[in-house]
Amino acid sequence: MNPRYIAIIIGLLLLSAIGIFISNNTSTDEITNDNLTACTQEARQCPDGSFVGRSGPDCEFASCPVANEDTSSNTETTNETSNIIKYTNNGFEPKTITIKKGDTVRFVNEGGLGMWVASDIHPTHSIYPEKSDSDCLGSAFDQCSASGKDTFYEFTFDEVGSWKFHNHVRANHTGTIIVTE
Ligand SMILES: [Cu+2]
Repeated sequence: MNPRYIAIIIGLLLLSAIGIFISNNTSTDEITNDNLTACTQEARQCPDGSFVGRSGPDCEFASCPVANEDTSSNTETTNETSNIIKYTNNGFEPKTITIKKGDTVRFVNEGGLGMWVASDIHPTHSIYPEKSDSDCLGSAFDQCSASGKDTFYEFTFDEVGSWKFHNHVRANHTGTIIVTE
């Protein structure tokens, strides 16, 4: 074979080898650059209080640990306790709330006075129309005894209307429950 052809063939082989080397090298550089993309060092707080940082080629936040059960139970708790009337030394707060028929109101004693929630009119407590055999006085809406600080009394209102109530042991502390359909 003509040594000149051999030289050309070797030259071509060398060129293609260099080409492959360069292209490999380039793609390696690209991959390296992608991997080295610096994500900002922010952190995002998850609902459960833990933190996640950014990662991956798109610098997206890692997903938060999912706590579906906790979230739903929180919502339920909120619903259960949304109708709250506080009782302090100044009386009931709020004095008037509007609820739906079948809703439960929780009266929470946060003061130093005894709390005995009862339907008006003091002292017979007979305005609220629901009656039962166990009523201590004139209606079912009656705590029937005084309770101290950090206790609560709950009553479910099934009768539509505007129902005034008072603290039986301090009858000038009053309020109104408005029950709608
Ligand atoms: Cu009373």
